Parts: sequence; C-alpha cells; structure tokens
Amino acid sequence: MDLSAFRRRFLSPPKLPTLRRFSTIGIGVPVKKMGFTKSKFVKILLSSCFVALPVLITLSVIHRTPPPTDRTPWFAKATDFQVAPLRTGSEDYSSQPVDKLLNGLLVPGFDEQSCLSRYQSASYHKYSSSHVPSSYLLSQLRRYEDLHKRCGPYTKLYNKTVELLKSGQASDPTECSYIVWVSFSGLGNRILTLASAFLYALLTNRVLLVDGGNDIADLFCEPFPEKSWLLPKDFPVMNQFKSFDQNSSHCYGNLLKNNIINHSKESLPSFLYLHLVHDYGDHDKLFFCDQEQALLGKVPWLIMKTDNYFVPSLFLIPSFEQELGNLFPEKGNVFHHLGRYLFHPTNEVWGLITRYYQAYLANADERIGIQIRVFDIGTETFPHVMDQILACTLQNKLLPQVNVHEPVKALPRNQKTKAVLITSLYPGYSENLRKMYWEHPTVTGEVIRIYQPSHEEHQQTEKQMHNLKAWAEIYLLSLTDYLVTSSWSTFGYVAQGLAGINPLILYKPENRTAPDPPCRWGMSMEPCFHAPPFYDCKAKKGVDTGSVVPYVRHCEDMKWGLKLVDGVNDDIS
Ligand SMILES: Nc1nc2c(ncn2[C@@H]2O[C@H](COP(=O)(O)OP(=O)(O)OP(=O)(O)O)[C@@H](O)[C@H]2O)c(=O)[nH]1
Ligand SMILES: *[C@@H]1O[C@H](CO)[C@@H](O)[C@H](O)[C@H]1NC(C)=O
Ligand SMILES: *[C@@H]1O[C@H](CO)[C@@H](O)[C@H](O)[C@H]1NC(C)=O
Ligand SMILES: *[C@@H]1O[C@H](CO)[C@@H](O)[C@H](O)[C@H]1NC(C)=O
Ligand SMILES: *[C@@H]1O[C@H](CO)[C@@H](O)[C@H](O)[C@H]1NC(C)=O
Repeated sequence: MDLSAFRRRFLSPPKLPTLRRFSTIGIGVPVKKMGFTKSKFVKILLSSCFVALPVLITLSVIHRTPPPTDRTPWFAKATDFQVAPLRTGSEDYSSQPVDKLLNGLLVPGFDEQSCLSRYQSASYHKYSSSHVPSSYLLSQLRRYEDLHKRCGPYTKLYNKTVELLKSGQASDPTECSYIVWVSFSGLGNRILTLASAFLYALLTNRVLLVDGGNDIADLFCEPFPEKSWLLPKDFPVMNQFKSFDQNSSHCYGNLLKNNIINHSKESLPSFLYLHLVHDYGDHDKLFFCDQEQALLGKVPWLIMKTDNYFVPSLFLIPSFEQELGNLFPEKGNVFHHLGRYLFHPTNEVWGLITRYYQAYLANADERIGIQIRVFDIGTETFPHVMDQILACTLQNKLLPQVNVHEPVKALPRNQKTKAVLITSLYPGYSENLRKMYWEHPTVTGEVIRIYQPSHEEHQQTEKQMHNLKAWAEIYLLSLTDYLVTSSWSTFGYVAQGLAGINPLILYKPENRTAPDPPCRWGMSMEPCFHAPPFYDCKAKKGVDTGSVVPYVRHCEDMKWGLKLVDGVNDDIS
C-alpha cells in the first residue's frame, strides 16, 4: 500500500457530505452531526491511522469471533407482529405520530393482518420530510387504482380484452389495455423493473399485470386494492413467455427490423412482446421514441421482459415529459415513491425483517448499512475490497478509527452505539470489521456492533428461502441511517431508494486494486439504468443521452449508465 497516497488523502480536509437524510433543504429540521470534530479527527489520524490501516489489512486470518452481546437487550413487550414503533436511541422522534399512509401514497382500507408491513413500515423508517409525493402523483395513483379495479383479472373488461388474443388482431381501441411484466432476472433487478413497468403503465393508461413466476406472491403483498396484480395462470400467451426473445415473431423490435410492422399498417396484432433486456438491439431501443410509442398505444397487450431500471429514458421521451414533470417535480425520488407504493414485504418476509431489526438494530443510536458486492471471482476475502470499505467508511466518518496503541480506553458513560448491518454473499468482510472493533478500542469511545444476516456464497436466484432472505436484507438495509453501496448493485439501489437516502457509492475496483478515492456520495438516491439507448429519435442519429437534459445524467458507478438527479442535489460531488 502506498502510504503517502493515503496520507495525502487523509490530510486533505475531509469533505463533509452536504446532503444527508436529516439535512433538509430549507426546513427547520436539525442537521445531523457526526460524532467528533474535524481537528480531533486529524489528530486521531496522525496518532493511529497510518499504523492501524496496514495492521488491519493483514488481518486476513479470519477468526470467528462471537457476536458481541447486547448490553441492554431489547425486550419486545408487544405480542408477535403487534409491533410498537421502534425508534429508540438518541433520535427519538416517536413523539410525532407515525404517518402510516406515507403522505397519502398508500390508501387505507386494506386488511392489515394479511400484510402487516403495509401500514407498519412507517414506524420503522425515518423518512425525510423533504421527499413528499406530489399531489398530482397521488391523484394519478388513485386514478390507477380505479382503473385496476375495473380492468383487473377476470373483470368483464379483462375477459373481453383477453378474447382479442384469440383473434390475434387489435381491432378498435379497447377500454382496457395492459402491460404484462414477465418475471426475469435477479431479485434486485425485478424490483427495479416492476417499478419501471408500473410507471410506464401510469404514463400510458395501461394496467400492470405481473407474471408471478415462482415467488412474486411469496415476496410481495398485493399493492392495489380489490383486484390482484398477478396475471391469471390461464392467460393465453403465458406458455410462450419463456421463449420470448429478440428473435421472436411477436417481438416489436424484430417486427420493425423486418418491416413487418410500421406506422402505415392498418391492422395491428393484439399483443406485442417488448424486449428491453440489456442485450437488446437498436430496433428494440426504438421503444424509447415517441413515434413508436404512438404505435404501441394501439396495441392492447404489451408483454415486457426487462432487467433494467429504464425510467431515466422515459424522461427523455418528449410526449411523456410534461406528465412526468407533474408527477415528479423533483426528479430524484421517483423510485423512492414508486417503491414505497408497490413493494410491501409479505408477512413471512416481514417476520424476518422485524425480528432481525429488533434483535440487532433497534436500540443502536445510529445504524449504518454496508452492501458489499464483489466483482472478482472467488469466495475469499479480498484485501483490496477490505481496504476500500475501510477507507470509505473511515474517511467519511461513518465509522471511527481504532486506537492500536492503547489496549484499553476508558469508556465514557453513555457511549454511543453504532450498529453496522453488512449484507454480502461472503462472511469475511464483516468478520474482519468485527475483529477490528473487538481487539481495539475506538478513538471516539463509540461502541461498534457488526451484524451480517446471511452469507449465501453465490446467487441462488431460483431458491425460495434465498429470495425471501435477500428481500429481507434489502429491506433491512433500507432501515439504516447511512448506506454504503457497491457499484452496479441493484441490491443497493433498491435499499437506498426505499430508505430515501443518498448513499456513499463504492467505486468498482479494477485490477484487484482499491480505487482511490474509494467512494463518493451519490448525486441522488435513484437507481442507475445500466443499458440505456444513445439515440436521438428525431435527428435519427446517435446522441449522448446523459447530456440532453439536466436531470438525466451519467451514473456515478457506471459511466455509460443514466440516472435521474434533481437540482437540489447538484452541489454534491
Ligand atoms: N442474501 C443476500 N443475497 C445477496 C446479496 N447480494 C447479492 N445477493 C443475491 O445475489 C443476487 C444478485 O444481487 P445483485 O447483483 O445486487 O442484484 P440482482 O438484480 O439480483 O442481480 P444482478 O443481475 O447480478 O444485478 C440477489 O438477487 C441475491 O439473490 C446479499 O448481500 N445477501
Ligand atoms: C371472466 O372469465 C372467467 C373465466 O375465464 C369467469 O370465471 C369470470 O366469471 C368472468 N368474469 C365475468 C365478470 O364475467
Ligand atoms: C437471433 O438471431 C440472430 C441472427 O438471426 C442470431 O445471431 C442471434 O443469436 C439470435 N438471438 C437469440 C437470442 O436467439
Ligand atoms: C409497411 O408494412 C407493409 C407490410 O406490413 C409493407 O408492405 C409496406 O411497404 C410498409 N411500408 C413502409 C413505408 O415501409
Ligand atoms: C494490473 O496490475 C498489475 C500489477 O499491479 C500491472 O502489472 C498491470 O499492468 C495492471 N493491469 C492493468 C490493466 O491495469
């Protein structure tokens, strides 16, 4: 390790993150302060940092240390599931009544017992008051709910529109038209694409129906009143879903490419397959053009497969611009609102979440989530990843330094407790951190607890309990106060969006080297669209879609990706 580089980096005054969850813009809520002052920070660094870091890096022998026992166990007096608001510790906002409908995002009237998370989530999250849904969004959600009631599965209108599939032709405009989301790809991706498909449904007056795959119903409660969002199993085209790809005869891009479909065509098919998977071709990408949207508008059934959060490119379609501006005056919280509206963990998942939260996170003064995705092949604990996590969390003062000179430090009474929730497929990173904070005192006297719910070693996308746990972990991350996320990880995107917090993003390591700087604050909490089109539909030539409008930019973690940012966050770099 190049110590001089480290020294330079550490000694330049640490840049304090300017936007956090509790630093609100122009509203009188206190700005959250970190635990110690800058001068102390520098002194500490001089005394211990340069020794501590190299020492830590050699902690590659992994001992299994017992998890620290809680000083004051948290006893739930409430019976199972009857969970009282859990805000304990120094930021006790519990005197304020909990707004379980999230500023009108949710409607009352659902059966509470069958989906406890729906109305309980507000008591676990500390949503910032700076992210309030627009009244227009609320009115459009209510409009959508009515539409879904009228056109949902097995309604008269649904039955009627399904009939069209048998004839094969779209005749006159139908009263109900649909976007069918096909279950595809990993859990993080599926959450992002469901939100994207729902926004598309809102914009185009379609009804969203969801191919439940193996597990959707086990993961998420029904989001809409009265009628299910699950596509009935007897849906005529269902058995073709698996075979749909770029070359399918119903694939829109394919039909365009072969000039089988065009604007002068009189009769359109009753359904089209939209291929918006990362490997899609130029003709598939024409989905993001106004002209093709006009044509698609006449097709009653659109069936979509995607593994990307394509929302940023919807903002670049001129005919959607005005509507999107009304729905989301601040562009940077689209997923925050749609995600909280749509994704309510089922009782089984909610049990995993709340039990873990109560056991390990509830009574900490501060919660920090670190989501670690490793890009190098192998299950070992990579030193460069460990270095990067340490450098990022220490530099940004999320975690305190340890004092390697004094084996014991007198602990002040009432020392602050930070709970660190690590999610990773591998156990080594949290073991190293836990060992470090066990063997050495923190320079601040803070007590650091390290927790990791699981380490599954590899993706097991089809395994039932794996996805329940993965969803629980994403959600637990969203209950923290600060988030550190890995580049390219849909897991982290979902957590930051649900939480409503702008994360510290770990840069993607190249060549097994810890990047310098290790991380940066996000421009917004929005997910990144990994495979956007670069096409100017009007000029019919390539264009950098990351520089067309100020609120669609290239992502921090992927330079060709696109993400939504809002003006308020512009000062963060
Ligand atoms: N339980 C658990 N599972 C994880 C974790 N990280 C990744 N996974 C699993 O690995 C999958 C891939 O994670 P991500 O890459 O973040 O997101 P994804 O959308 O699911 O898949 P990608 O296509 O790889 O982006 C997840 O869906 C989980 O099944 C973790 O920290 N905990
Ligand atoms: C729609 O069709 C299903 C059978 O496919 C039937 O059970 C249901 O009653 C129909 N709905 C209405 C409103 O007629
Ligand atoms: C689609 O067809 C092209 C050539 O016709 C072929 O190269 C490609 O592999 C096919 N893609 C799939 C997914 O089958
Ligand atoms: C439109 O498609 C039809 C076939 O469906 C084709 O005969 C016609 O030439 C196409 N028109 C244009 C302008 O490409
Ligand atoms: C990767 O690192 C090695 C050793 O540090 C170096 O020799 C090599 O040139 C690097 N490769 C790239 C692509 O940066």
